[in-house]
Amino acid sequence: MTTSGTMKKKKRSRIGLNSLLLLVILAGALVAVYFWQIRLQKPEEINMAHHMQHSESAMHAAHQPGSQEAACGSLTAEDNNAPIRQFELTAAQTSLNLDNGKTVEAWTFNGQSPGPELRVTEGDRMVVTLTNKDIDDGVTLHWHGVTVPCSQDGVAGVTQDAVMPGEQFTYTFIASVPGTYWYHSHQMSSVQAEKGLLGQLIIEPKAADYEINQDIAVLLQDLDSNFVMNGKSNGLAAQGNPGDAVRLRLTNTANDTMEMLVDGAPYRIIALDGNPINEPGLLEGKSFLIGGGQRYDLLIDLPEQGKVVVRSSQKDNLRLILGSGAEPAEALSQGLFSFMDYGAPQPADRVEELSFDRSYELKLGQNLFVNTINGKSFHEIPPMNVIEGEHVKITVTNDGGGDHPLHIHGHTFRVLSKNGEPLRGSPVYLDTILTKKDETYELYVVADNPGLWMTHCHNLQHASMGMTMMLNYEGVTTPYRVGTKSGNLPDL
Ligand SMILES: [Cu+2]
Repeated sequence: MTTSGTMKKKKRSRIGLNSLLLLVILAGALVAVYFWQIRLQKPEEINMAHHMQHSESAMHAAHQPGSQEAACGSLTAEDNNAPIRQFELTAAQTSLNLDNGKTVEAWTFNGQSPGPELRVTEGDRMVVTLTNKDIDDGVTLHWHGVTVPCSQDGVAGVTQDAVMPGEQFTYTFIASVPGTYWYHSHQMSSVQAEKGLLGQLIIEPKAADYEINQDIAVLLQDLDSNFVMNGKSNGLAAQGNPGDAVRLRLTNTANDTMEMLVDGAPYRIIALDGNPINEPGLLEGKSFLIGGGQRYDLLIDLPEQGKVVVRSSQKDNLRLILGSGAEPAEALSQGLFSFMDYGAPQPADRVEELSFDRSYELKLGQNLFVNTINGKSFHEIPPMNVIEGEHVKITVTNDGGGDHPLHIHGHTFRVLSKNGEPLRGSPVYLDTILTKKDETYELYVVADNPGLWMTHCHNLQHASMGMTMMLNYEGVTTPYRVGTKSGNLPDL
């Protein structure tokens, strides 16, 4: 009895020791993998123009012997007589008192978050001077969705150095394509956007595309874990007369996909990411999903009686009330809007006639601690290399790990198909495509804006965890570097 008892005890303690050892080894391995993967997000020094090109022999074969190199900094806005619109934006630490009683230690432009709404007319020259008062890591301004020249794209370590405290940087470009856009810092974007360094940019068309009585821009924002609309946490209200046509420009700057509903009136979706829909039909009771970075322009005719409410199905405080009278009852969604068969095709714009010089496949996924594209993270992902003038097909598949709204800088792309099915309605042009699990989209990009263009998930948390890569034009160089040495960490 005594002997076997001792044996059992010994055995038990050995098992205990073994599992402890196993646990220690496992924990050690996890920590090692974690630090190895963190290294991906914070390299010492990377040239985003050339980091993988040596392995792209196909590109070198295509390289024309006499072709010239151009620095991103030399790619600037054309010099013309466009009317100049000048703005000053100062980034600073600011305590903001929200109307829900909370105080946020925010980072603001001109003392507010969102920063001032910049509204210009198609064809204007924007001249925006950014001053950094006291944001220690530095800041930049990126013009989300606007096809700016490379030097004006505002990506720290790619198109410029981060603007440090006491420094200034002046951006200038032609507001050539009307639409709903926004701006945000592209230095440590996942941190700085959530701290408040963002705002709305509206480029109004020279000739009105719709007859409207009110044009309202509303920015959905996650301000340090407080969901707000134009900075307000208890909803927004706008007056309006019965019969008024309201153009509502909705921008989702948050990481989460938002489901939006319209109660009290039918509506039309007249533009996606600022790009017009051809012959948009009337939508009744449908809700729509707006992914991080995306914009929806709605056209709503206010009814003869009662209000219209535009609201989020997830966040009760995100409510916009339009018009006067009684509030409509909250109705359940009658299904989700889809661009697959919305609006009318444009015969002159036939998909069948498109051809491609080059194609890329991007699989969006994740492993242990990082988000990945084709199984790799950040600067280890080979860039999509293109030559100016090429027609490029990009096939994007969401392999899981959440919604991935993929954003390509400097370009507007056309959506050709979803899960192998071609679009049947209006042509759809976007700069940010919301992908959900197991969805595949084919995108068509014309390489008409030479530069070095970041391509990343606009759930900026995912971007910071590695879901960010480059679309690089052959022959474009940059003197700027990403990494801990320069302090330029565009998507951290
Ligand atoms: Cu993502």
